[in-house]
Amino acid sequence: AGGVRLEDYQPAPYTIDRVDLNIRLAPKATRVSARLAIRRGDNTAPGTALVLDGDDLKLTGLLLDGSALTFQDYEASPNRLEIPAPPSEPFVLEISTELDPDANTKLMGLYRSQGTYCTQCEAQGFRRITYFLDRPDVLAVYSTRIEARKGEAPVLLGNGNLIETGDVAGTDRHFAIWHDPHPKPSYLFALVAGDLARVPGEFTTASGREVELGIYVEHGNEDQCGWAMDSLKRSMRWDEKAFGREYDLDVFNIVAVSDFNMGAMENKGLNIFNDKYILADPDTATDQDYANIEAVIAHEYFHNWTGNRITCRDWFQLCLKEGLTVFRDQEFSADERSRPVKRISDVRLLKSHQFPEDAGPLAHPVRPRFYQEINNFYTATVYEKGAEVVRMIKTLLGEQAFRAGMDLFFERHDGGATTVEAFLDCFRDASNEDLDQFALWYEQAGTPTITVKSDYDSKAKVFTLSFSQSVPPTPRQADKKPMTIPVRFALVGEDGSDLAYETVSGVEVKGDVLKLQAPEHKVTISGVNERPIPSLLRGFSAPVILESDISEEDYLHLAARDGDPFNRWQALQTVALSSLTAGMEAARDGAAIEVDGLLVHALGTVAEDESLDPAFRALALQLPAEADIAREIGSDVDPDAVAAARNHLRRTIAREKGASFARLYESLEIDGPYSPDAASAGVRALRNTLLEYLAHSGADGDAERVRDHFAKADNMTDRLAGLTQLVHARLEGAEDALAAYYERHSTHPLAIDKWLTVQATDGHPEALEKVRALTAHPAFSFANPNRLRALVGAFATGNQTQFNRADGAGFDFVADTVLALDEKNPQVAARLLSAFRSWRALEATRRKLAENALRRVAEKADLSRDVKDIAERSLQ
Ligand code: B3K
Ligand code: ZN
Repeated sequence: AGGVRLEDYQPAPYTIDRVDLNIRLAPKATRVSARLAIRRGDNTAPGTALVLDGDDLKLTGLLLDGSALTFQDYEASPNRLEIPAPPSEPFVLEISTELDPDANTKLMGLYRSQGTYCTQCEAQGFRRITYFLDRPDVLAVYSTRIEARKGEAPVLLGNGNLIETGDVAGTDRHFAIWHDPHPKPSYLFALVAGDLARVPGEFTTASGREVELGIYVEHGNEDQCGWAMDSLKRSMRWDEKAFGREYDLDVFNIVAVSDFNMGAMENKGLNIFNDKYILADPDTATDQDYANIEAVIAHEYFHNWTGNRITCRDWFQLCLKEGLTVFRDQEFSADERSRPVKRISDVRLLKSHQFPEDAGPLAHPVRPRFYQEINNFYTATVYEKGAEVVRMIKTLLGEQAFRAGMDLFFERHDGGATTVEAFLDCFRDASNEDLDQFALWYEQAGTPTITVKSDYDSKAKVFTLSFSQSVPPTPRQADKKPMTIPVRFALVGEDGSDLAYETVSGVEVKGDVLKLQAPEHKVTISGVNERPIPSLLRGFSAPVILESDISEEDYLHLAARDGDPFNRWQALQTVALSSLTAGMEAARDGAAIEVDGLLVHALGTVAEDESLDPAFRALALQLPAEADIAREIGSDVDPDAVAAARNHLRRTIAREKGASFARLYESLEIDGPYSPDAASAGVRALRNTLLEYLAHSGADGDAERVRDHFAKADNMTDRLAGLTQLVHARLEGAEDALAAYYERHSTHPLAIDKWLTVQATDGHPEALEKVRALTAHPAFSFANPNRLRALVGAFATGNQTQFNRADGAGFDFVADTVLALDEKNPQVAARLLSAFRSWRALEATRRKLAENALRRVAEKADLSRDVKDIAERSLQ
């Protein structure tokens, strides 16, 4: 029952061309008047009912072409407004509603955060402001008059350009009128009003348009906006160079708010951000925070073309803007930083978030065909796998044809609301490439596995690769078709160089990319003069699982010598994962865990290799996370055994390499003031990764070193690394360090979030009690999504052993939190509940306990649609 299906899509029967809003703000009684210029659609019969969406609305007035409607002429409820027989000629509907921003704890529609009025309308929040055709294919030109008490809200911001400001005569109120000339869907509407500080900037576009930039923050935070402003300007320049896209208004404003359901929102000309993705200074933000801010600023800015100028026809097409925009922000960061390091980080994220999603009950296609609640589809699959799909198009078409396809997309669809099919057509037309089978990447859920067997005939000088592919069954999709899988490859020789070869047969090849299309391919490569080691899926050319018969020795050869840095990293991960899987089995069976000496040696070598980028060395030294090991194991997972295997390996490396790691650690100290640039961040990352090993070496001197590291840190990256190691390795001084950190940062909520997360992700059995106690700490707030994610979210997703406790107490705690939160903020509650997504892969006892907790949630009366949807799909 219920739900929305892609195949039921119908164009809207009416069009809304203009929206004139007059919004008179007050904390508990905001009055909204919306004048909508409405026109019957070309294919709509005269007299067809007009049905507008609403959500929890209070209607206080309704005029049609200036005349009041009698109650026979309309039907209104909080969730719907119907005019059964509207005029057949264009008409103006003027709707008045009254809102209570203070009571809006869902943080959708108009709400207040720390006294600042702000809005969030994607996906369906505009209908909480006024009745509307609240769907992305209804594009209108908006004017917004915002009125508020001057003292309460000296700053009044809307979409587009500022047209007029003034005082309301005889009152303590003032107003501003904003006009956005670009037709847009309602989900991109925004307003902000409050007492905020403005950090100014300016940008001149390639064709000479002067754009006034503004970042608005709470007073006192002005000096934490420099990095965000710099990132914005670099993003604007990059989009001109990389995609030929210029900014199109005279103003670009960003507002940071502290209560926000997700990361940020790309409203036209008025981006609204979670302050976590704006505010940074060396004392409170880590290198990772700086990188995230740069990426999110870029992402939201890039939406101006991919999302806003060209939007989605319906919400099933969400990946059209999200996957594409993630791809664009990844490319931006790759250009601004190190491309291989960025690629490795992105793939790590994909494997740790998207692969488990794709392997569990919440799996769905990049373009879903059915949803109960669209907000539950802002997922790693739509975003990150969606970006991989765009990347594969580029890999298959090559740089030039890809750019030509993008140009065509902008040319054809600017100003429109379109589909994935229309997007693919642009690449087809620009390249003549057949993308029919490729389109399955949008349709079929589940991570494909490719299996490879290799054989070298030294007499004939022929190397053979036998590929087979399979796509696992996923909810509602039992049978899968074979897919197009681009495999970038090289044959690596003894000395590490890419070997020459003559011909490749058995598969379509383009440059160094094999295009797998059939269930099986026997690929024959001739003219190979020595036994090669195949380096497959270079740069992670497709989001698949690769199972190969390559030996550990050969993988370690690739780890040491592959010309593709991504595959060097991947080779080490592959070896570590297989060693950790074996270790887990031993731990589970109560046997001694054996450590792979070759792996330890290889890690030691990478650590010391000064020809490599420190950031790369840091990534190479980081062992697969517990969740990654669990995913690799796939079923009957015992998280305690996984942690035991991982801890054992880490301790062994620390003991064997302790002396050399300590020397290296000492040599990496950076003199001079902190700078967030990628090179310095890389050195810190390596040094802090070494610190993790030293913290677990068991040597006295090393514990002292960790305490020193924390105490002497002059930036948050190092301080947090020190604190994390003290707490997680349970070293003497951990409690003092927690207290000192709290003391230092107690007035900075984002820094306190890190303090909460460190404690929530401690794998010790005490963690749950600590987390429970912290929910009563004055620094914690149940109503603030950042605090909640930092504590309970981090516990559920970042503490494998304690969330998945064998007594079920971790599950119960998270389920209780979800139930309590659901009444206030269903979106954040649903997101938290999705931490259960891998429950079926657990061993039987934990599986049963997780299922009980999920059932308890699913069975509660009056659940939100958001939580109900996640609970029910998880149990399917
Ligand atoms: N488009 C928004 C996400 C909206 C989420 C709605 N539940 C941010 C982004 O992807 O850029
Ligand atoms: Zn986005």
